[in-house]
Amino acid sequence: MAVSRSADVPAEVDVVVVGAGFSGLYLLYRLRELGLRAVAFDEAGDVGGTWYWNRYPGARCDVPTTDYAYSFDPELERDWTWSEKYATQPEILAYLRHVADRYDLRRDIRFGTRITAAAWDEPARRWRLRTADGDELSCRYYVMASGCLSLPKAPDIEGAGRYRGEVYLTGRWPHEGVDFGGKRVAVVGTGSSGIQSIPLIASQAASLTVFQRTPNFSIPARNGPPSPERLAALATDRAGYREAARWSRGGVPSELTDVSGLTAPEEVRRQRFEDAWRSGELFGILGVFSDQAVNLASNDLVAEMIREKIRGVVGDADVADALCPKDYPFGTKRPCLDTSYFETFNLPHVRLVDLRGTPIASVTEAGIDTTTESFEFDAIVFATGFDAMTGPLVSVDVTGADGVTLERKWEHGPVTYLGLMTTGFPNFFMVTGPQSPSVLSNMVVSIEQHVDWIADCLRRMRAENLDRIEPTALAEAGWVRHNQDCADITLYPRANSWYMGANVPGKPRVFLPYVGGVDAYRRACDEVTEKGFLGFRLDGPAGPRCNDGVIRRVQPDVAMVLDLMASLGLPPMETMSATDARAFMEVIDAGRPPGPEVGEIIDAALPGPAGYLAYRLYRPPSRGPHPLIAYFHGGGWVLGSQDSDDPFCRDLCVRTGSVVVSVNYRHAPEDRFPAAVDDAFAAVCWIAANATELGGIPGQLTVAGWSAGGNLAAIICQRARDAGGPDISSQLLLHPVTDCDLGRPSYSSNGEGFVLTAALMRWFWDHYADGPDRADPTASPLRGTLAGLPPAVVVTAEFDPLRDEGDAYAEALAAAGVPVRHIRARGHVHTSLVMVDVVISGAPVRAEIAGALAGLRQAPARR
Ligand code: N01
Repeated sequence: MAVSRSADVPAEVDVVVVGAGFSGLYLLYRLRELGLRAVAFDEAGDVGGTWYWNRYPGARCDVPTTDYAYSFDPELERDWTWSEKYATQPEILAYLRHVADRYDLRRDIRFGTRITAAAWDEPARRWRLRTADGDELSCRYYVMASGCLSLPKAPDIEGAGRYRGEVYLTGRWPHEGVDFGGKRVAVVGTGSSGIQSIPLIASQAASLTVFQRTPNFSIPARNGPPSPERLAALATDRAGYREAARWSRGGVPSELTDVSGLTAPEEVRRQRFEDAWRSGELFGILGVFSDQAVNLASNDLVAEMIREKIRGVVGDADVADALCPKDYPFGTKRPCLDTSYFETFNLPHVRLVDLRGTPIASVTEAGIDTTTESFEFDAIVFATGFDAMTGPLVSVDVTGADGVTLERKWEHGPVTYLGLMTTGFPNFFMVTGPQSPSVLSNMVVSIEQHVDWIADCLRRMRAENLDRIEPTALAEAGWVRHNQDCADITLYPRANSWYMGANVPGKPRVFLPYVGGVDAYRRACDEVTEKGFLGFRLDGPAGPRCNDGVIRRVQPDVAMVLDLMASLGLPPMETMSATDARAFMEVIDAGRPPGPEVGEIIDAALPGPAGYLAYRLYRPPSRGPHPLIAYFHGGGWVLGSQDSDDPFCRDLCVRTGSVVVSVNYRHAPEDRFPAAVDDAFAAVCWIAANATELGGIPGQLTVAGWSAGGNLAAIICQRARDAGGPDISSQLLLHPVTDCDLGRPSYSSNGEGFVLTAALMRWFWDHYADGPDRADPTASPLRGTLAGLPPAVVVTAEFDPLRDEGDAYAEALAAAGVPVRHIRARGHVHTSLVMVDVVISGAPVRAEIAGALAGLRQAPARR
């Protein structure tokens, strides 16, 4: 078939790039440096990307210009001086034009040209592309550098096409500008575009009516000259500053705080907030407290202080109230930087229409009708946002190796490896694609990182005689799961935001960007390369190769705990005496969050075989009686006490609605095996006998424990069965020690680096029991008879040395006919679930445990 082609569209190139904004320009520069033949296409008439289209009044960046600039060439940096802290759209566009000129990039860009279709040709190992003009060309590698917020959302308002007056879309603003002088103007939408443009439109228009569906958090930008501190830091050590940005959480060098909103004194909270407010920087206000992105109570402190500021500015109390965001946590929708936004609503010719109270019924020929009022306008501005992140990618008809389109593959949400590639679409790259930090970071830093990664990948492939790359299904699924894990520990999924795809009717609700941070993300990408392109399948003249695997398997907050512990360089506990180890644990426990409030806590003692045993009772806030849980703490039979698992016991009490009685027992090496077992059995007998007095429901007794406490709980259930009582209705074994064989595979794979080490377990066993005793079923319950035991919930953690013996116990119970709910805590370590309010990803597992226990309680009686 003959192929027509415009003179300036080449038939074949090495790389096609879509987009000539920050991403496309830098990519062209790098590809040219590699000696690859590359051509870029952009629908726009010039370079600039988002800064080409978004010319509405007030359009500026919201990351300081000192940071919102390329860093790849120190000469370029020296060449350019920004006039303001937050530059206007014309200045940023001028910068990008300067970059294009400086590196002579325009000769490889085809403007006014849209790529409409792309299909992978497997036999040729090339992409075949088509432009809107019908031109066709092919390339080895196809890169979408098309931006995250480049496709304006189609107006989804009834009657939108009917209006006869002037209509403007902030994302497609006329180049000649708009004169609103003397006009009655409407702005629909109060996101960043609305908030930036409203004050300037108000300054021209005869009247301005703002239609607000959701109020937005915004802080004053305090624009002016670039920050002298940042300029000084750059002047002193430019390279060091840029490197710090690359390894920062958001792509701007900033100090992370460890001040929790929950525990900081009021004056510290206020001071930190006011400092952030004064800074006029998004990363400042997003980082007032260490826990504001993950803890609702901490978040609400910041949100309320912002609401106070709004009420302090807006004169009319009702208008102020309508402008205060209340139904989503601060930061979960992109907050804004403004110049006199809230003040604008004090002007007599500006009116706010709160669409929550009176929604738009339809756009009419003359204006807008709400459910209660008809408005007439000379101009309507739609600041209604974008089909973010995935929209620009699926707007091209991309067909992969197996004939499936990208749109079809992503019908339930984007599926990518590192936000860079997607399985089934070989040699297809995305710059700042979904599931990369992109919009949650300083875009320029993330763009440079992606472009560098892609360029380095192509360089290595050429050097190794490879020409085809595609992620594996395993690696991709692992990355998608990791993204979801990261989002799940934050408050982000609680908002109907464009981050969640919630602004576009019918779009799947999944969290789109990677929230783990620029630093963590960069580390993951670097590791993938260092491990020989882990998770990628490569092929070419050199032959196929694949090092398959998943780059991040540990839960993200657990990984942070592990990193922190590694950085502290704590002495291994097995090098200490038992006394020193106990003192050490007490110090560590003193600094932890307290756990949830319970109805009542009582400290008392019960009679044991060798004296009184201290216990702590936790009662739920609800009216009793309640089911009872006899609980035994962890600590390798050496450490701990009745209150050492305090936050976990509170959580267990609240989640299960049970009275939890946490009983201490004698510890080794002072009292070795079987002292702990004897104490635990006596305690369970006493609790069962005193169930009513303790506020329990007789006959509803769970015996529970974590780690060595799980070992005791399992053994007590066996002993109670053999002794004919007490009657135990269920057992909860959390990461239990069930056997003295330390040779199981999880002892090697998880023996180091996951808090509980194999060496420490050896130390515990050595303190607790002699060789022959260890094999006794009253030390190693896996070796006992398991038939006839109470129904069990057994919890094991993926990265626990004790995982395999816990799994073995669950399997053996099931094989013996005992009803078992086996919960496998994916990505967790031995201590994850007891680190309440530290390891947030442990909460859903604890909820699952509570649900499983409730299920056992509802199950028909065993006999
Ligand atoms: O879009 P948005 P944007 N009826 O989606 C409302 C970046 N950016 O263009 O929230 C009535 O945030 C919608 O209401 P709701 C920045 O990352 C940066 O302002 O869906 N209202 C919302 O109020 C930003 O986050 C800068 O209930 C409707 C508004 O329209 C992102 O781009 C400047 C509606 C849309 O807000 C997008 O910002 C500008 C309907 N049918 C943008 N549909 C900088 O400062 C939508 N809305 C660098």
